[in-house]
Amino acid sequence: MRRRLPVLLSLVLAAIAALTLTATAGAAVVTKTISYGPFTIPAGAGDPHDHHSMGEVPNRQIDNIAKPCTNCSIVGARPALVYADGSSANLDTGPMLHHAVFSAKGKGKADATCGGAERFFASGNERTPLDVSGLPYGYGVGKADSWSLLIELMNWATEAKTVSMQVTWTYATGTDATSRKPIRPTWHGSDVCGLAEFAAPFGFSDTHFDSTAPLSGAVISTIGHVHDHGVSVETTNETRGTSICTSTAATGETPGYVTPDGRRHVSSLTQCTADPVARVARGDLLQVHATYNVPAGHHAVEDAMGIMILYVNPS
Ligand SMILES: [Cu+2]
Repeated sequence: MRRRLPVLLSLVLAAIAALTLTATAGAAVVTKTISYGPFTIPAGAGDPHDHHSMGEVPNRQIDNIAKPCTNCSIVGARPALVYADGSSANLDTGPMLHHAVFSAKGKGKADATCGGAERFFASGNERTPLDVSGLPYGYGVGKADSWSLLIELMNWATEAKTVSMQVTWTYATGTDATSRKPIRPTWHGSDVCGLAEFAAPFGFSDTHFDSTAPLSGAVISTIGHVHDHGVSVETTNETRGTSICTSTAATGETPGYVTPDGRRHVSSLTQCTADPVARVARGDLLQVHATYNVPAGHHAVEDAMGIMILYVNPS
C-alpha cells in the first residue's frame, strides 16, 4: 500500500504527452498519448532466455489511471514500452512487457466472459494495437468510469531498467462518438478467467480450449496472443462449423525483438478487422486452437498462453 501513492502521483505528472486534432465533416478524432508509470524493473541475471532469472515487477494493479477522455468512444489503442527519453524499451536491451491489461468499471461495464471489471484492452510484448477507427464502432467511456491497469514487467539485463507503459489512444468525441455502435470485448482461450497459462508440449502441438460465446452480435476486431514458440492462435465456431480468425505470429521483425544471443522473439500477431469478421450467437461453442512448436532440448514451456479477444458489437 505504501508504494501506491507515489505511483499515482507520478501517473498524474506523467500523463499527457501529445494531443492532436483532426477535424473531418463535423466529426473529431483525437489522438492522445498517455504514459503510465514509471516502473523500475530490478536487474536480472543476464540470460535473455531464462524467465526465472529475470528481474520482475510482478502483477501490479494500479487503480484510477488516467483516461484519455470521458463521454467518448475509443477507436484505437497503440501500446508501447519506453525509456524516459521516449525510445523503445524491448528485449534487445533487457525489458519485456509481460502483460498490461486495461479494465473499466462503471455503468454497463462488466467483463462478458468472467464478470468483474471489463478488460477492454491488453498487450503482451508484441504490442498489438486495436484499430477500428475506419469502422462505425468504438469502445464507450462513460463520465464516471474508472480504469485500472494490471501490469507485469521483466528484465534480463544485469542492471535495473526504468520504463513507462505508454498507450496512444485514438478516440471520437461529440456526434462522432454517439453515432458509433459499441463494441465489447469477449475473452477466449487458455484459462482466461485465471492466470491464462497452460503447458505447451514439445514438438508441434495444437491445444484446444472451449468456451461459450457470452454475447450475440458481430465480431468487429480481434487481438490474439501467444508466447515465444507460439505459431498461431485460431478461434473457431464449432456450432456453426466456421473459423472466426487466425492470428499468426511473426518473430524478430525489428532489432528490438532480437536478443544478443541471436534469438528472435514474438514481434507481432496478425489480426482480423472487418464489418463483420463473423457473427456469433450467445451460447455458440467457440474453440481456441493454440499451436506451438517447442524444439526438442528446450526447457519445458510451462507458461504458454493461447488467447484471443473478440470485440463484439452486441445485437
Ligand atoms: Cu502472455
